[in-house]
Amino acid sequence: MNRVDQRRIQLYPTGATEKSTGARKGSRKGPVVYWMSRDQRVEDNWALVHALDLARTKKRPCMVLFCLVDWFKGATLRQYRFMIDGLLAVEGKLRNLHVPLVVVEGDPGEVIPASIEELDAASLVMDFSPLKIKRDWNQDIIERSNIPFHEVDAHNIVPCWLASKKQEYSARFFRPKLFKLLPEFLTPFPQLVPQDFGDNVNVEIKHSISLSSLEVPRLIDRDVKPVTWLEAGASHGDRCLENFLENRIENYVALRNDPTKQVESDLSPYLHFGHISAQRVALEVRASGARVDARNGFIEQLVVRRELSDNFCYYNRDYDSPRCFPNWAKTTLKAHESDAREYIYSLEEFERGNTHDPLWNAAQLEMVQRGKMHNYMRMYWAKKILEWTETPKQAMDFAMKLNDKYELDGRDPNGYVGIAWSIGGVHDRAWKERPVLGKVRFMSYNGAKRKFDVEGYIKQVSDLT
Ligand code: FAD
Ligand code: FO1
Repeated sequence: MNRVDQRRIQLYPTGATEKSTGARKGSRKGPVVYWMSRDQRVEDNWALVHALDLARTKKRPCMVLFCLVDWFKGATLRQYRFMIDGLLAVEGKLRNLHVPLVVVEGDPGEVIPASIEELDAASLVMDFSPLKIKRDWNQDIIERSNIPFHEVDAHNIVPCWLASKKQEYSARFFRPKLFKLLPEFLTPFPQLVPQDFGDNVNVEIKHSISLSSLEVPRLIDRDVKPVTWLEAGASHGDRCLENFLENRIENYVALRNDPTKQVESDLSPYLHFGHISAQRVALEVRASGARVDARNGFIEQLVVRRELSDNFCYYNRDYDSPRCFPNWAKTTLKAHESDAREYIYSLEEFERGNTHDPLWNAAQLEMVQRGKMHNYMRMYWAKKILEWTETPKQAMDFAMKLNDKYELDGRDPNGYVGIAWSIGGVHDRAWKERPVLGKVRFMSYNGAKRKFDVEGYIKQVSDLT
């Protein structure tokens, strides 16, 4: 039985030889393992559906393996707390399906192959991420294992590798390709039924850790406190979606660029950690009674912009460096690199929100306090970092560092592309030339004043503290 569209699955021939891993060749007696990473949920998860189908076909149990990575790209207590709370909900839901969840700790490139051997696993299923960190883990695992390896895009509605075979220049060119395939992939999810298998298969792993008694990884930065306004996990993500559809989607298009109106969905932390599926969100939005223009405006962001970010990171490994900027932006930024900057700030001054600009400082404070800066302000925030640093490279490094340290939804393709859009014109066009930014789109304090009540936003943020 195969309920997952095969175009959503990439099979990898594992290159390991018996001597390289000492692994046993031939038929393996163990479970089908789903190594859960990006899509940390039970419902609406194509990778889990595929692992369950594969297990049923092989008449083996399916189990889920999660590898806790000690120091994940600058993540802090804020992100790990949110993630682990979400995983505790996953553990309970998997128990109802008689699917064991085992948590291990360390570098997945080492721990996953070792776990596969210990379990004598029959196959390995994993979810998809275009980020380098995940693709490097995959490569290590493929080289050190010799079992079938199935990568399932459970994050995008249209599988990333199918939506386009190349890096897309802008949303204008990507949108029609995506929308052409959407009807085939924006489908309902199958119901999951509990699996039944004898307890004659080993699903224990020697060095596994228990989630409930889990102290978040020792190494991480504990100064960035967990958020309290949002609770982690699929059920809270569902409620957040319901609330958005009931109270905010109607005004989304009209007011989404006004940070004092708060019409955003607040779904990004749930989408980033995979607590909720974008496909589920799109199905609910489409079924909602919201006006067509509001629905379409939201889908443009949730589907086109978000899947365009995965496309960019998948086809361009330089997504976290100015090397990924389009040529026109590289040329113009180079031409203006020695322009005098009106202000120059250090990373510490930016981090403390200590600039001359009260609007910029408020945006920084919102991110530090709330763990989620409003989208309009993220553009303004990043563009000002470009204006107030020595080079675009330094600007990008500062923006990524602060974004990934404080944003709950950080360390995400949307973040790298959002920063590259703001600082390097990725997916954007050239604008009127000016000092420092050159032809990269400019955003100003006065422009913001024309759009919304800047004083009101600054007050709203200062009330957070
Ligand atoms: P909504 O407006 O309700 O959008 C719903 C969903 O659509 C979002 O969750 C997201 O998945 C998608 N979406 C919305 N806007 C964008 C966009 N511009 N690009 C791609 N997808 C989008 N998003 C992150 O998820 N993580 C980040 O670290 C991040 N950093 C950013 C940094 C900069 C400099 C910029 C300009 C944008 C960044 N974004 C990031 C994109 C966007 O700002 C956030 O996705 C959005 O603010 C999340 O809040 P929301 O879910 O309430 O948004
Ligand atoms: N994924 C994991 O598999 N293990 C982790 O320990 C882990 C920590 C983590 C911390 C912050 C964060 O924003 C994401 C984190 N992720 C973790 C999820 C991450 O998105 C996925 O690993 C992706 O597959 C990487 O692109």
